[in-house]
Parts: sequence; C-alpha cells; structure tokens
Amino acid sequence: MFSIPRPSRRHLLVGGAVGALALAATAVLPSANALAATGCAVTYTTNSWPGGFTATVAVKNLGDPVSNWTLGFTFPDAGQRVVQGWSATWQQSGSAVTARSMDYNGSLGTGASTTVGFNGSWAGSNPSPTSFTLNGTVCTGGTGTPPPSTPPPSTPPPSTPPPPTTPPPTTPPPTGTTPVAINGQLQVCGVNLCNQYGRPIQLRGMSTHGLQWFANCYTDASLDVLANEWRSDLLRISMYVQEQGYETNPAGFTNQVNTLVDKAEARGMYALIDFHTLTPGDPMYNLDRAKTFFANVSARNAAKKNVIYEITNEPNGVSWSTIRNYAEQVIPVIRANDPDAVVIVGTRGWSSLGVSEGGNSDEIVNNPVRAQNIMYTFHFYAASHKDNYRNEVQRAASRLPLFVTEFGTVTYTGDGAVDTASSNAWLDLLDRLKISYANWTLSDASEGSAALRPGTCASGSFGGTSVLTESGAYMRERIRTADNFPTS
Ligand code: IDC
Repeated sequence: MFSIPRPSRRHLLVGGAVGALALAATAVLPSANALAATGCAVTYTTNSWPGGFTATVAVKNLGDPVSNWTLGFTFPDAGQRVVQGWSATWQQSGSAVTARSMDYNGSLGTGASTTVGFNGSWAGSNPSPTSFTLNGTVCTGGTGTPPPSTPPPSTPPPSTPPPPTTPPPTTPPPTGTTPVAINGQLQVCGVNLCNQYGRPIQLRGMSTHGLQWFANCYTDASLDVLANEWRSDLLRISMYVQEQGYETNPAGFTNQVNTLVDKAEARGMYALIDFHTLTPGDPMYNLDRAKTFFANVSARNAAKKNVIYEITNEPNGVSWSTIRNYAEQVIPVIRANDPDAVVIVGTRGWSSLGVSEGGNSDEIVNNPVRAQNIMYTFHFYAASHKDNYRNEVQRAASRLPLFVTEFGTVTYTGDGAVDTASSNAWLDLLDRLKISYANWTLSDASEGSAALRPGTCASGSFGGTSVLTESGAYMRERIRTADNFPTS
C-alpha cells in the first residue's frame, strides 16, 4: 500500500450582518450611487492536499441588485496562487485576487447568491482569506452556518490540480417513493446496474434532444409530467459538444446541465450527463473539453446520488483502443471528485459495441477499460437495427455491464415511422436482461423519434396524451409501468 494524502476540507464564513451605506460621507458622489445599499456575505470552502487545493466561493449580495460584480480578496500566504478558475474571470496580482462576473452570472438581485471557484496551489501554508469585497464593499454580512463538511474522497487527489465546481447542491434529497429515494447511490455489480442494496435494477426514461435547440422542452412543467405521469426513472441530459453546443459556450452549457441535474434530483429522477459527441467521431478531438467539463460537473454534483456520467455519446471511425484511452483519461478526472458515481463509456461504431463497423463486443471483453464501477454504452434505432444487433447485446450482456443510454423507435436518422414490432422485441429483451434505457427524445422536434408533437414545448403544457406523437405515446406506456426496485 502507498500512503494516500488525506484531503482536508475547511469552511470559512465571513460573518456579522450588515446592509449598510458604505460610502464615505465626505466624498461628493452622484446621488444614485450615494443611495445604493451595498453589502455581501462570502462562504469560502477549500478541499486541499499537499501543494494544491480547490476553493469554492459562494457570494451573496445583501445590497441593491447589481448587473455585474467583482469579488476581491487577498491570500494570507505569499505562496498561494490561483491556477485555474471557473464561473468568473480570475486575476491575481501579488497576493491580491479578483474574480469578475461572467455574462450569465453577473446579475445578482438582493439576497441572490452565486458560486465561483478555482484550483489553486500553495507552498508554505494554505490559510483561507479572511476578508472579501464585492464591488469594493467589504463583505461583512453573515449567511448562517457554513455547510457541513463532506467525508474526504477515498481516492487520492490527481497529480494535476483537480477540477472546478459551480454552485453547490441546494435541493433537499428526495424522500419517499421516487426512484432515487428508493435506490439511492447506484453501483455496478457484476454485469448489472445495482441499487444501494446491491440489487440489480433497470432504469427506464427519456433523453433530451440537444439542449442548444430544445431548452424550452426542459422546464419544471415538462419534468413534472415526466416524473409524475410518465413515472420516468431517468432523464438523460444530452449536451452536444459540437453543432453550436458546449464548445461555443462552456460555462453556459455547464450551467444548463447542472440546472437540469437539480431539476431531476428535485423530482427523484436519475440524471445521466451525456457529453454528446457525434461528429467528429473521435472522442480525442474533445479530450480537453471533456476533462474540463467533467471536472466541473463532477465537483459540483459530487454529493448527489442521482448523477451518472456518460463520457462520450457515439464514437465512430476510431478504434476501441482509442476510445479506451480516452476513457482512461476522463474517468480519473471524475473519480477525483465523485469517487462512487457510475460512469458509462461509449463503444465503437456509434455505440453499437462495434457491430456497425464490422466488429463485436469481444474487443471490449478482451481489452476492458481499466476502471471500476463503469458500464458500456449500447445504442439502437429499432427500425434500422434488428436481430443481429439484438443477438450481440444478448451475448455481450453476460460479460459486460451495458446501458442503453439512447435508442429510437424509428430509423437511425431519428425520423420515420415507429417500428412497433422491433421496438417491442428490443424493450422486452432489455427488460428481461435488466438493461437500463433512455429514449431519444423528449422533444417536439419535427421527426419521428420526438415524443412530443411540434409546438408542444412553446405551449408550455405537457400533460396527457394529446401532446404525444406515436413514438411518445408508445414510450409513455412502456415507461410508466411499475418498476421493480428491491429494497433489501
Ligand atoms: C439526431 C437528431 C436530429 C439532428 C441530428 C444531428 O434527431 O434532429 O439533426 O441528430 O445533430 C444518434 C445520435 C443523435 C441523433 C440520433 C438520430 O446520438 O444525436 O440525433 N442518432 O439520428 N445516433 C444514432 C441516431
């Protein structure tokens, strides 16, 4: 055994309530400014290890609303440095640090909070700063008790500074009879997805379409219907990387994903975070983006039980060894923050276990990803992929943990008519093997795979069956049947 540096977590709250006029009486100032109430409270939390740390800084505006802000503080030790920050533009000069708001988090109403963070390094000691300013005003306002510390991760921190985070979880854990309340933290046991009792379960749910195009389909109203009427166990959150997706606005898409994770959690559904690579098919093209993205979402969502990570949607035109290499670089980034989450790895040939490119699952069995608690992706489109694919899934299912993170009832184009016979054959097979699935898509796209009729999302009304397409009606009936979730 080698020794594992034990990370320490500290929370510091700058306390004492104030909502004061903080301007010097002697200065001649424009009246609007002179009357502006200012005030702020900051909670600074670190997770540190020898030489490095991650800092999470929650800022609360106790004054009048602001449309952009600058946070300032001074490191107590000369050896402390900001290495990489997120959710703000970070600068350091000597020991003085500033973080300027981004477009999407600049507006802070009275009482509103936002969270930013950074990875840092330290040399001598790593004390927390004791004084913060917001737009020049010293933050003296308290926000209550600091958050409780969470247990240290069981794996050592990575050799590179670990990852970014955004706002901490705010939703209370679900109670009662929701899928997450019953099953809790998932784990892979053997070739199955298992619940907190170590018993195999199957999750059945829906995938979003591209968040960049269909954001208005993923609202409180639509997710209430998905959780309560459809009784969905799962929401797959498909964040395209190209096609006007993540690469165009990393912070914005990361935020959108996190918001949907919270909405799923609030309704007791699992959230499958899909890094939706498609074209180009080589996941290595997006390796750096994947590391940054997963560092962020895994740090931010580490304490949640409802998150599953899908690290690449559909690799194509690349070898299994390339996909495996990608997985072995991205998984440790997630594990450094969220050691117990299930991670799903895409497979060759558009996640066909290789079949669509002339291969099969042997290449994975013979050369599995060297990581624990992982599953492998299989995708199908019922009108295009039939017996030879079903046979391979059946063969692979006794050797590999599989998760159907995406499938359609139609052709692989995402369009065309529902193939009911093939869809039934597929879903009966998955039910029998307890393979979890998410259907493409919960959206009102003008294509056969969409569950909602065009115009539904703009209408804001998602309940009942009149809004459903043929595929939507079919999927709702499949998904809403009783789950079988053992509790002992
Ligand atoms: C399709 C969408 C379609 C979009 C296209 C390109 O349905 O509206 O124009 O992507 O972005 C997949 C992919 C998934 C595809 C889907 C259907 O994971 O992104 O969605 N499909 O073609 N693999 C096989 C099929």
